[in-house]
Formats: sequence, C-alpha cells, structure tokens
Amino acid sequence: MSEHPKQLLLVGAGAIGQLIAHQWQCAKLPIVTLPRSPSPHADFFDYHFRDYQSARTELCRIPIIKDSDFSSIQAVFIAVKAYDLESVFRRLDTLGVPHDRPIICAHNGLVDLTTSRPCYTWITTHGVTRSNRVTEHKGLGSDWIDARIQHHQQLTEQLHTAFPKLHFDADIKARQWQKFCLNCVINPLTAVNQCLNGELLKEQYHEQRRMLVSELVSLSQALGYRLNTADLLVLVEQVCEATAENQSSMLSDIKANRKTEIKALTGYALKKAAELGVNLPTHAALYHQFNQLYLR
Ligand code: KPL
Repeated sequence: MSEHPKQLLLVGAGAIGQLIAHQWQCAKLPIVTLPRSPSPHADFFDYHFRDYQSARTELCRIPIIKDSDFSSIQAVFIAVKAYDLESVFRRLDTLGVPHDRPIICAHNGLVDLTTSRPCYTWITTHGVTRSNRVTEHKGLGSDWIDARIQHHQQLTEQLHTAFPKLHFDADIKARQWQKFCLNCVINPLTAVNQCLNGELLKEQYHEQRRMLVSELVSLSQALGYRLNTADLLVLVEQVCEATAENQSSMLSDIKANRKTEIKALTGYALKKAAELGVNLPTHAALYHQFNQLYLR
C-alpha cells in the first residue's frame, strides 16, 4: 500500500470531467480514471481538448486505474449526471474504494443522496461542449467548492495548484441552490428552443425568463434561501453572456440522444414546490413542453 496516496480518481470523463482532468494534468498532478465499462486492454482514456479561446486541439490521456489499486487514491472526483450518482456510489463500495477518501461531486441538479462517505459539492459555471469527439472550453465561468474540504490539507494544496481561482465556499448549499436555479432556467429553455445559451438574452425570451426566475424565487424563499428576483435575473443573464457560444449540457444531451437531467432540475423543483404548496406554472408548462418534445 502506498504511504502517501495522492492520485485523484476521476469518475465520469465527460465534458466537465475532461475540463477538470485537463487543469489537473496541466498542473502536473496525478490523475487516474475509472471507465464506465472496464475494458481489459485499454490502459488510457484518450480525449481531445480545446482550451478556452485556443485554436489548438490537444490529444490528452488519463491512465485507467488497474487491479483495484485504490489505496493510492487520495480523493474521488465524480462528474457524472445526477441520475447516475447513486450507482457510482454503489460501485465505489463494490470496488473497495476506502471509505475515508473525500468525494467531490460536480453535477447539475439536485438529488437526495444518502452516503456515509465524506462528500463535498463542486459548483461550476464553465461552459464546455463536446462535439465531433472534441471537448471545447467555450465559456469562462467560475468554480466553487465546499470550504469544509480544507480539512484535507494535501488535497487542498493540490486544488490550489490546479485551480488557482477556485472559491472555497462556506455556504455551498446556497451556492448549489443558486446554480440549480440558473440551470432550471437556461437548460430547459435552450433545449426546447434548440439554441445556444447566448440566444436566451433575446427579447423574445425576456418574459419567460423573468417568470421562471420569479417562480424559483418563491420556491427558494419557501425553502429558506435568501434570493430575490432582480439578483437571480442578473445572474442568469451573466451566465448566458459568459457562456453565450456554449450549447447547454441539456441541449448537448438531446442532440447526442442521451438521457437528460430534466428530472433533477425542473422535475426536482416541481416536486419540492408540490410538497411546499408553491405554484410554478411557467416551469410546469416548460416541463410539459420538454416532455412532449423529447420524452421517449
Ligand atoms: O451548467 C451549464 C450547463 O450547460 O449545464 C451552464 C452553466 C448553463 C453552461 O452551459
């Protein structure tokens, strides 16, 4: 067993996972990945990555973890879709990933997950799109992590090295809720209108954007989050602007015929609203429209 485990195990090498891996590898920090389905002959997971505003596409590779050697893992970064989260935790248990290893979870939407593992939420507003096998960092956003992770000293140092602008957030739940709200506006709207994030700034979406935001503020207040319509509206617009050239993850999922996170976003908001007796008619209508278009 290695005395000083320091590798990061990436589970979910999709668009966000590759962005994380790329930054980690640029900082020359060790990373391995666990593919969805193990292939006994592959030693590496290869990906093509184009950095923000770069004209060059790089071929990058992440070693695939072998022989259940999980003692060398110091932390796990999970970048899978919300609906896959539970099965990833079951897999970590089955594979014997030590229970004390910190787990960083970066997913859109909200899931009520129960685990005794030390979990830390990661929030990102970067825009990353995958098309024609190239992952492109198209929108410059920000990253936040649960400040409690700073108990893990070595990992924290690595995080500082790989992500110099990472925010350590003492109220990550509020940040996660805020991100949830903006994804509940941007993702389904771009999906049903088949448009890039920046197009939502057009006048034709103004009223719907405002209604979606104001209903989310009612729900937020019922849940005890301090949000107001004007601030949330500005935030949504800022993210649309910063990721204007990006195709939202939900529209990317639809185009690639993948399952979407609609249930963990609008579905979750509607469920919570029903429990609390809050009305979300604009979200309900958008959910209905989404399901009419895409439910297979
Ligand atoms: O999180 C995103 C997503 O697409 O899921 C945003 C921030 C909206 C960027 O596209």
